[in-house]
Amino acid sequence: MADIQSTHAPAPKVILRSDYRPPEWLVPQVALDVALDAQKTQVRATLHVERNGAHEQPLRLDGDALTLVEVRVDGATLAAGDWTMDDEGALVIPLVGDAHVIETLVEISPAANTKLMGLYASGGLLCTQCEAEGFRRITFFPDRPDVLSRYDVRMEADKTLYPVLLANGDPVEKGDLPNGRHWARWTDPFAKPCYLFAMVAGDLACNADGFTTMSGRSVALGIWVREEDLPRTDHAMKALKDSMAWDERVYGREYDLDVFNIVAVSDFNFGAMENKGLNIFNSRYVLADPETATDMDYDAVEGVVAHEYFHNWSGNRITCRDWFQLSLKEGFTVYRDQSFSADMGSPAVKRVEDVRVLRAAQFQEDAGPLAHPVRPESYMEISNFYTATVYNKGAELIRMMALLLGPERFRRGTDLYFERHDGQAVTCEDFVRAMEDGGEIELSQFRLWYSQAGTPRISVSMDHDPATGTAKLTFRQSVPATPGQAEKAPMAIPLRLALFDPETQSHSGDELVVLTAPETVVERKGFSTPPILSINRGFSAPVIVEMDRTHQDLSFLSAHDDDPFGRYEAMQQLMVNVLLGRISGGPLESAPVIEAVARTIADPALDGALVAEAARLPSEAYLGDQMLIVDPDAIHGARDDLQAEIGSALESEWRAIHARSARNGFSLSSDAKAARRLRTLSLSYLAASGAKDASELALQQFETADNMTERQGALAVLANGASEARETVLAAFHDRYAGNALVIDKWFQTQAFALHPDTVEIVEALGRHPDFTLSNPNRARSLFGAFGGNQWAFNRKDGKGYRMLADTIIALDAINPQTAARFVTPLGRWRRFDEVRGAMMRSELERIVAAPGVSKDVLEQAGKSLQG
Ligand code: B3K
Ligand code: ZN
Repeated sequence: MADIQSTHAPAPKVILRSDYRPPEWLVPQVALDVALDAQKTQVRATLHVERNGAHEQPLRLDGDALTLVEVRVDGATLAAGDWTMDDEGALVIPLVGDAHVIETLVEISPAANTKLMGLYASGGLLCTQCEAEGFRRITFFPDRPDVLSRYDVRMEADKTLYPVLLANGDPVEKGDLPNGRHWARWTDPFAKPCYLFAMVAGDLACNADGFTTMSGRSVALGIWVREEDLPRTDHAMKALKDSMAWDERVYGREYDLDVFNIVAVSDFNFGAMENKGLNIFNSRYVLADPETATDMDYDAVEGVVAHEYFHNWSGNRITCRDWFQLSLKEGFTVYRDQSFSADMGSPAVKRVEDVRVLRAAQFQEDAGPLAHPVRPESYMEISNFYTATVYNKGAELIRMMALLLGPERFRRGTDLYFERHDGQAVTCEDFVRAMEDGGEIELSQFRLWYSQAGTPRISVSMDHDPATGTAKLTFRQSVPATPGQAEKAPMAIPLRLALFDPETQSHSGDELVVLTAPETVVERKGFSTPPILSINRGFSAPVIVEMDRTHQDLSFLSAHDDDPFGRYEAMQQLMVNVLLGRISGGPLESAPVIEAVARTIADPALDGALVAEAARLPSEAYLGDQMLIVDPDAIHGARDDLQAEIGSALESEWRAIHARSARNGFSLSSDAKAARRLRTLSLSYLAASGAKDASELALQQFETADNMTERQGALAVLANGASEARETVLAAFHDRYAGNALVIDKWFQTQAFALHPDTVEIVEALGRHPDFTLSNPNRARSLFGAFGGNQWAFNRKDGKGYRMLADTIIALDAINPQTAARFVTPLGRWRRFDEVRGAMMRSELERIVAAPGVSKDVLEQAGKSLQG
């Protein structure tokens, strides 16, 4: 048979949730025999297929970039004409019986796979990534999550190049072969969708450990990395063991295989992947030591290890019926990893960090042309739907259900979910029903959170009647129109609130009010003077609260709210109000902010990390989000001025904090981490104050730091300014870490994020630096992802930033469409900018859409960004 190349070049098609149909053929059993080689790998697949119900449809096996060598049905080779290849690259085989054995032999080239989907080469390793639709780039298969199969995998490879051979499940056999080759066989006893398939071959060293589960079973744990990275794997191993214990304790979920392996790879499209028993990670979420990782990196390693581990139950044992249900596993698993990290550190600080991310990424998404519901209705390319909405807003939905149910009933709901659906591919609706049945609650209106896009806005007003001592609160909710959804129904919105008596500085209890109507009125008695409302405590609902607040009320809450999130929020709101006043042409009323910051940094009762978060000014991007039309220069100017005023008014306090928070010896204790946060915060205020010795202090912090948090902190402070020390530290940092890819990424990223007047030219030059490459996603993101997030620089009014990003997207699209598509977002914000900027952004989007050979990934994002 002639070799047939299956390629994936159909006219982009829109897939609809409403078109879901159960699979026509099931594949209960798969055997793969893979002869690995970087240039040419051969994959022989044996599929036991079964007709699913009564129908006469042929078997359709998805394929992409596969060279088909042979097809057999029940042992007989098919002649050309006995099968066809459709215009999407799928192999179509008419079958007469209800059960058959299909064998295919295909060839693929891992070394030529720059998309990093399917089997690809990364730094001498061969590894796979299959979610969402990468398995079809390894072999012909019904590549959809509701086809669950048991896998038996035999791999063979050159023993010198690839001494370690790993796959899902448990290892069963291995042996040597002639010609310096060897083989290994792995079987996975759990039926799984093909997106969870994984294989790794390479020269890897192992950090080996073990865990005994709650029923007493021993699990061998392995973290596989390059030999030289082995000393940087202990934190990930600790996180893994902590996660295993936490899932047993909090959800009653035990691990189920004899081995659990994690492999770190340097070229990866996103964070990590939860393949059954064989997680594959972007090395940045595995490797950490004080010299090279910041505290944020340490936390991210812990969070991502936990996230992927938790998927074993929320994702693998119970998976998604179709990709529209992605939040079923992602929203729930993010909620689980957030709760875990909160338990491991400070819950208050974790909540602040999570809300910051939600507002920065998801609220922006919800307000723009790519807004979509947590359970989307349609997609062109599913990779574009691994979004902050599906993940982070999805997690907020679970959090709200947990709040409505309370801990015990929520646990009954999750127990029922795991019990009822173990081994199945299910929907978000199934999850909600388990919450209803297990938690004995009714959630019909709540379901709108899954189907309506857009961030609800709650406007609140308060009337106080001194005669009766009544405070009357009126809440009005509205959900803005989003693409394809002009009209919205009122939602069920759980708001935690408390009414403070300004005299006693206390309240008589935190209560939960669930808004269900367009307007809700709540009356509370017992207030001789107007109370002060603390609302959306703990950020109980992912909404925007609009309320006219005086500086006094916000200062009061920033000092007295017993909800730590409420304190942080009041402080941020105060800063936002003052800055917006200035941006719209008024004076800079810095006094109340300075007073509140001074009080906060002097409060010994507060957690230092929370102090650092509360005392930090809101980002330029967050300020932009509060404006109808973003004025990047005015925002930058006002924020800079306020930073300078806080810096100089409290100069001696910042000096004292900076000196006091220097520590001897590195530790990961919360106190030590808080001290490091405060140290760099105080340094940045000192630099803003214009203190003569600020750059000297920064240089000193840079040179004497025994950890990356402080060293990069000092680098970032210096990278903003024009001091001589700037060039010195940038060069010193680069020299010190030459060859360490993850740290060199920080070097690029710090410069791309810098609030420096020449950032556009600096980024342009860095794009030509010998260390820069678009083929490594981490490196591409560290420069151009960061640049797109630098509101002031990216939106420079000559439009050069827009052009540079568009050029990058077009160049990267030819190599790696999935990663390129992620860079489109900042250009899609054109409606939020003035006409001149907006027109320039649109013309760059038009250029991207018209680029020859544009991928459907990029086409979907850029096309929607133009329409919005
Ligand atoms: N499930 C993977 C994400 C796969 C992304 C594919 N484009 C990682 C995670 O969420 O755990
Ligand atoms: Zn996930």
